[in-house]
Amino acid sequence: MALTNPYLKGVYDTVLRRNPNEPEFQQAVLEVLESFEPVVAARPELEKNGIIERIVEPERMVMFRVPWVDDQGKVQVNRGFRVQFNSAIGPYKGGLRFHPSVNASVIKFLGFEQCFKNSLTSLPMGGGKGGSDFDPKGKSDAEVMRFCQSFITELSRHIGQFTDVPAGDIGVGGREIGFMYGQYKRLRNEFTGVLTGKGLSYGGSLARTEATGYGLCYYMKEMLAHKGTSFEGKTVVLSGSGNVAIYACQKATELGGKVVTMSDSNGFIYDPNGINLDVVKDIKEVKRGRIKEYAERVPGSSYTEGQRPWSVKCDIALPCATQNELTGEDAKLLIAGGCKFVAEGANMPSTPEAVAAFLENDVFFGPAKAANAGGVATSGLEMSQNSLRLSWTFEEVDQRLQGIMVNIFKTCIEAADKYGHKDNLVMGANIGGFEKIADAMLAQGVV
Ligand code: NDP
Ligand code: 2IT
Repeated sequence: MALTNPYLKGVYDTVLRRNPNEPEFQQAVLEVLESFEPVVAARPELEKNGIIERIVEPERMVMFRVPWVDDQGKVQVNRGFRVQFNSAIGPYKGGLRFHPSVNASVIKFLGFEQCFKNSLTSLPMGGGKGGSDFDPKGKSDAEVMRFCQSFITELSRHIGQFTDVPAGDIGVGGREIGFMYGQYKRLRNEFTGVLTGKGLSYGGSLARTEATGYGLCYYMKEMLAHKGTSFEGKTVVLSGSGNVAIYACQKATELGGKVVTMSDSNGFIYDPNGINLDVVKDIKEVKRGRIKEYAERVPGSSYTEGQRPWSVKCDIALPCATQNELTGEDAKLLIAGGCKFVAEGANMPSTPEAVAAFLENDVFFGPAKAANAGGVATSGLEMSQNSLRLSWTFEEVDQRLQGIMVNIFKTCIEAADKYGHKDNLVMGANIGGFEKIADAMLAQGVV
């Protein structure tokens, strides 16, 4: 699909001109603008008020040096980022990614998508994202701590419980959040909900660890129910073996699916008997090892080096690793293998060619903004609990998460329907997330 509306084409040309060498950001913007064609046609006030021009331009972005000392006593330097994309509906909210591939383009694509995702949750959160090209792999706990302390020392100038509330993403989990929280508290001498994904002993929410993966499966459950079916007896192919993948595997299995693959950046494992998650958790959460160790430990399973799992026959695919990990060719493999349902646990894992292939071949496709919103939604619930100075039970948080995911699915279906694109969840998620932000921006004037 190409842009045909002259207003949207003009905005996109400016995005290309202003953001050269940022392919991921350009990709994310194009995909969203394509969905807006029927909306800008129906709502001329959007063009008059420059809403689209404003929504593609971050309110602010900071980039900073992060110096730290390694275990050999040598000074290392990384680059830190935070994009504060849109605050029309709440304080900036979004994760921090520590991975060598992090650059301005990656942070901006993630921050842009976050705006619509956060809006879909129905909680009052604007969009932001940050991170660093620091690679936690192979670093000692002491090195990770020194890096996190340096990173947050600079970032602390720009965040706060009412301003901008970061959380985890790739390479940032409980350990990193703990180190950053400790240093922030020390700098400010205050105990506030400035980060989410905190440990349970210092203000974290039950079910936040599980939330993105569980939420993904709750969303898929709605997709399946919409087509008159369920997880029961279905084969699930999953990529990644981090936070999102592990808890997606757990919930998909609980709901009656059989998960047969997981992966990391080196290769994938296949277990025809269904993944044994205790083994995966021990490898990944306890030992911080590689997924290939699974095949060494579980008889009947196998490991394929250097490949992704999309050639494995399945009914449902859940990409949960990283952006552009599922190409047009991979989509064709999935379709040929009988896959009928795809929902994105990672952010933008499917390339535009893959998304087009799914939509053209009657694969019901749930895009990231909607399908993986359970993580940030539960971060929103952590913020609520911090403000109330209360903590809810696991069951209470999980119930709210389920309610939010059901509601997001409904919003997507209704928004797609309203603009004549029945059951197109890409259109539905983009439009459903956009309209609340646009209305808030219109109400708040030219800011
Ligand atoms: P983790 O760091 O826990 O796990 C990341 C997983 O993805 C690992 O298995 C990792 O393998 C793999 N991976 C990362 N980069 C690459 C790459 N370039 N190529 C192949 N595999 C890669 O991160 P999360 O599970 O938290 O995040 C996974 C995805 O989900 C990301 O897209 C993230 O933005 C998204 N997400 C996360 C949320 C959260 O709450 N955590 C919320 C919503 C979305 P390896 O160990 O080899 O690097
Ligand atoms: O991409 C995402 O939504 C996240 N990494 C979670 C963000 C958050 O603030 O919990």
